[in-house]
Amino acid sequence: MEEPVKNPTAIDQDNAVIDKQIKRRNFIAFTSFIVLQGAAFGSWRWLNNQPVEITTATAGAKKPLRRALNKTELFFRKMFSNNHLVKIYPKETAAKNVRVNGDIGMTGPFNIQDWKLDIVKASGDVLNLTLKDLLVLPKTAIIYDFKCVEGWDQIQHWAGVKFSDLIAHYKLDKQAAMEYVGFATPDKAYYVGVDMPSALHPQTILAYEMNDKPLPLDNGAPLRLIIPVKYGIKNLKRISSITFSNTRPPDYWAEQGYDYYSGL
Ligand SMILES: Nc1nc2c(c(=O)[nH]1)N[C@H]1C(S)=C(S)[C@@H](COP(=O)(O)O)O[C@H]1N2
Ligand SMILES: [Mo]
Repeated sequence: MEEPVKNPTAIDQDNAVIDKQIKRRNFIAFTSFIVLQGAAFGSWRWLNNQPVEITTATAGAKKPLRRALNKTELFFRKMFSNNHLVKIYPKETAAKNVRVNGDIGMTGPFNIQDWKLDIVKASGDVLNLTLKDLLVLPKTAIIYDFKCVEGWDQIQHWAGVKFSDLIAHYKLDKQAAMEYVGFATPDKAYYVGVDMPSALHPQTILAYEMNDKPLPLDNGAPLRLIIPVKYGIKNLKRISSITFSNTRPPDYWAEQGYDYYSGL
């Protein structure tokens, strides 16, 4: 049997139908594109028109974005537990050449002999401690993977007094019942705020030793914060003062837009 041959008019008619279908699909695709673009632009404009947060410790972020960040923080804070310990490593695996990163608050003149730690109590009274006062308290060591937000990490070996031991020894329960702890360098150029549960975590220490030797100046001598449940930015070197509050203490990197909580 011979195939039926379409006459030219029939072919033209078929092509006209195909043309119409293509045009319709193009129209649908193009319209969807415009509508979605509009929606995306609308969302962006909406976000852009949202008020910028002006609260104390963090700055500049659009309110809805900050709300999302705070929700995330809330989620992690609920999961936080003192029974969840950060992974520890054998001593031999600790780095011999410990990285030196930031030096904010550590560039001015500093006489380590004159150093004292100011612990500002809720009453306003100041507990003025020397390094000797800390050396007589139980020593705790930790070897763990220190992580910086800039993307590096290193297994490091630190030792000092557990923050919770210091609180217990000096009967600072009233201040430990508050929500936050603030740490600052002698010149107040670097300062961080830490939520109390993280500060009281059993692996949080005020370190005065690194690799079984007195802390080098560049790594924060005579005393630095080692808080393994947080990123490096919270591990303030050269601590000079400790304060307690129910509102977030000022925080150097949070003011630059980094996550205030900075938990791991
Ligand atoms: N005083 C002070 N402490 C600081 C910093 C700083 O610039 N100044 N940088 C922080 C950051 S971002 C990191 S990663 C760690 C680095 O500690 P390291 O220099 O001992 O490696 O210290 C933290 N503590
Ligand atoms: Mo860092």
